[in-house]
Amino acid sequence: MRIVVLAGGIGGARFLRGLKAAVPDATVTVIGNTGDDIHLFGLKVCPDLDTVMYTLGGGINEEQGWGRADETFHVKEELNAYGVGPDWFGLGDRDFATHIVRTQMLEAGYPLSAVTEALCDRWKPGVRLVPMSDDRVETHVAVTLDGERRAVHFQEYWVRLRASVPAEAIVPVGAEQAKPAPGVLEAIAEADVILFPPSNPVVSVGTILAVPGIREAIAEAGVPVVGLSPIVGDAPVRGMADKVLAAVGVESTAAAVAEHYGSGLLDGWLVDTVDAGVVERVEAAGIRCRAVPLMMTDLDATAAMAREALALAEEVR
Ligand code: GDP
Ligand code: FO1
Ligand code: CA
Repeated sequence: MRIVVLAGGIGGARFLRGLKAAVPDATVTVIGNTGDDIHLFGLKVCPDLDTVMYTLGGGINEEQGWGRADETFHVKEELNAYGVGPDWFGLGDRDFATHIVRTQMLEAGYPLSAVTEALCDRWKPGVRLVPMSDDRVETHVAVTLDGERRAVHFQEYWVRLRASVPAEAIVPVGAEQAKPAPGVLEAIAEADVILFPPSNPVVSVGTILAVPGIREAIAEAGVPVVGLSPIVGDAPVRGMADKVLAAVGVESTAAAVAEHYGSGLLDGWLVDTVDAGVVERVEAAGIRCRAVPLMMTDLDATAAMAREALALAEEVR
């Protein structure tokens, strides 16, 4: 079975771990969000690609969900001692090595997709991890700070500002001109099933879908497209999905997120059992819906979620 998954960081990566446990023989292609990418200290940092790579490759800081296990921050402290910032972004020493290798290869002329493949040679995530695009795309968030409206990088909104002010607009800068990376459209066209993990619908899956050609390829693939809600009990399980959903005029409910994707894209949608009350509303929107436990508390629970998603895909096929 060939499975394509559109993934952000933590939610996507943890789901993928369950998916691999559920169907170890499947060929999984992960289309990774690069809208979170940021250039710092002359280095290119790709948080969502790295979160997937480290999580599946066994290098992730499990409690935190991002960054490396057994990490130290000497380089960051030294940079900050020179007054060189930003000091609000936690780049660890082990993690720095990844960004140095990536940046060196990019500067030598390799596209991000080839660089990601090379990094995965070390981590062996057991999936094919492909960035959504080799072209630079950066998610910016419009906010009002001290009475002044301005745009900040998504990382500045989330990590420095901790999403403490309303997100007024979300702009995936560069997306309109970006092309899908080599292999992205091919994987979608050859897929037996396409899954949206419980990733952020706006700044993770939404950004991937903003790359021209990807949404169309999914809609035209003619195979089941099934998503899992990242919203449980009218709130994100973690992160700032509520803030960025508000920015695009979508309420933070499992039903509203399904309607936001729409029946033109989604064939099936899983909501958590606490949201069983919205199943009828989602089905009225033309999307087959089931309520099952959606908390990724451990590998077994997450694998069960993956099996439910694949079962729903068979139902709508
Ligand atoms: P990020 O890039 O690190 O923010 O990760 P993603 O975009 O892949 O996923 C973020 C989303 O995962 C958030 O909106 C969370 O609500 C969701 N999430 C995290 N843990 C769980 C969980 O156990 N169950 C469900 N249903 N969603 C989760
Ligand atoms: N998230 C934080 O909340 N604080 C950090 O200092 C931080 C640093 C960081 C460094 C490397 C990396 O790969 C991820 C990092 N993240 C951090 C997570 C990052 O914000 C991601 O973009 C998440 O996916 C949020 O969507
Ligand atoms: Ca992210």
